[in-house]
Amino acid sequence: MRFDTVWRGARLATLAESLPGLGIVERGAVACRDGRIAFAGPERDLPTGWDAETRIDLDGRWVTPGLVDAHTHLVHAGDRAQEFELRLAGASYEEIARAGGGILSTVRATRAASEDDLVRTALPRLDRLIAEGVTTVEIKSGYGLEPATETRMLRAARRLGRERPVAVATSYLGAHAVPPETDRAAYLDEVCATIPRLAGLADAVDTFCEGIAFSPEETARVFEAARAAGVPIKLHADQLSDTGGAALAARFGALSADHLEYASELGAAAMAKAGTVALLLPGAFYTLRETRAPPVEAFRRHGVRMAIATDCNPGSSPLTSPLLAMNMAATLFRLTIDEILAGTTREAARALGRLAQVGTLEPGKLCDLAIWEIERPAELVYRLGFNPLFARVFRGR
Ligand code: DI6
Ligand code: FE
Repeated sequence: MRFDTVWRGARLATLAESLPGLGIVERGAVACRDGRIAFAGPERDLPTGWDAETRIDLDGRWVTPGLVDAHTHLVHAGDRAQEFELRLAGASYEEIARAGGGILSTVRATRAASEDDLVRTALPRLDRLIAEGVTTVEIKSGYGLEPATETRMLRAARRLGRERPVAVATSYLGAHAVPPETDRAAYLDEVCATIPRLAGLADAVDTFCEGIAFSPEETARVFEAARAAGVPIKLHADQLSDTGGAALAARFGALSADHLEYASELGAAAMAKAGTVALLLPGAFYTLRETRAPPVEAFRRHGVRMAIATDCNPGSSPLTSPLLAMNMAATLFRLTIDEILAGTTREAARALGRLAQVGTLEPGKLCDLAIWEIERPAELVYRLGFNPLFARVFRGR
């Protein structure tokens, strides 16, 4: 058997579901052919007589699937450092939003930006994610709130996937806020009418269901339009209050419900039944100094899968470090090391509907790897501000 590349002398955290825990393989090897994993397992199980163009000895380093950041608002213009100062002086996120700042201030900046501007300003953020081993990133629109800017954001997101060796999954978040110039009902009509026109630009439809954004009834209208267009859905759910968002997402078979600090027991049960992933965003929890953590214990009890993402955005989570998000998931949400590593690989891939392609080290999947200079997996979670990435492989390179 001839491979393109074989990495040997590795310790693998395969995250394969057929194995317990992290799916650890000591003295492991990964072989790649045509950009896909052709073998991942104990080195001694490599097919006899194997050969490879390139052989790399990893000297005991750890290999995990490339990280998946499944919730970001990476494409946007401007920043909100000034609002950060206001919040330090005591203003709340909701007060700032209701006074026309918050999301709407980023909307003003993003509407004024060209597609080139959006790509250029997002690249340094994307490069930070890539530097920590991210090989798949989800990017949302939602700072245009009118079709031209929303589609410009989605085009910029697609372009980022051509500018760098990274896979980009896009989400149309037209229902992020009500634009100041339009009334709610008219804007919702526009969002619903935009969904079927996004062919090829949006891999999913997302909505912000919250007191300061859209009600459950309004959210359901957007979801009906997504369902009619055959586009998968995701939801910003129960972040600042319990609006029944978790159950609503489950009712529509959402890929994920995200944030979930105020999700109820019923919501957790419904998500488990629907297979909706709980996508936890500790960067926003930290930045907004939230005090109520998501109901992790209920998610475990009901068997809800948990994923973790940066939620990189200019307001509630100006975070470009998946490793720091992992640390926060441990310290603030008390997830275990195994949950956190699964949550940034396999479960994050599930939350994007891409588990068949990425998220574990298994034959047939795309050869996206993160290779780490560590002695044990917990090191990926426990340090703050240290990056032990040794090498990153995207599609076998
Ligand atoms: N929830 C969030 O955390 C982001 N959007 C959302 O619906 C915040 C977006 C922002 O503040 O700009
Ligand atoms: Fe978000």
